[in-house]
Amino acid sequence: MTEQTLVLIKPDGVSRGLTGEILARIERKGLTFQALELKNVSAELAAEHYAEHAERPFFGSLIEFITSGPVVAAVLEGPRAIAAFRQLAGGTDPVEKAVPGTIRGDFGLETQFNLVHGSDSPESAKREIALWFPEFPV
Ligand code: RTP
Ligand code: MG
Repeated sequence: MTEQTLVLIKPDGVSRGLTGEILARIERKGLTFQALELKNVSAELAAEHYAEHAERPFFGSLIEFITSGPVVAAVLEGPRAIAAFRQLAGGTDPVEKAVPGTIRGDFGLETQFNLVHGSDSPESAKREIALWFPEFPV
């Protein structure tokens, strides 16, 4: 079944010059770009995006991190796109969970600075696509 997912290359991925590498992995997997944009992130957008984590102790530093520089936002499409991108990304902790061969496993050291975000369910994807690309057709 064809799905869409919202992907972010977080500020660490962009500032470290890994945008091309990450986009290339997405293309080689076979997922297609339906939208792709470099965006500056307001604190409001970041807080809305990560609203599920509002009560977590790391929320403040997460918002500070996500607003620290531009991100690349994309809508990807393909069969099982949500799971497919999370497979490419690897687990949240780049050392303890993500394995080599994944984006986080190959390029990350710390949980916060884990390079990419991908929607975790069809409901999240719908919400996040509307948030990041309000003009995107539903
Ligand atoms: P994401 O939402 O960014 O795709 O990552 P995820 O599903 O793998 O992980 P999630 O639990 O949703 O956490 C969101 C992001 O918050 C940062 N984080 N920091 N310091 C910490 O313990 C901690 N835990 C999570 C990470 O940037 C994580 O991706
Ligand atoms: Mg998440």
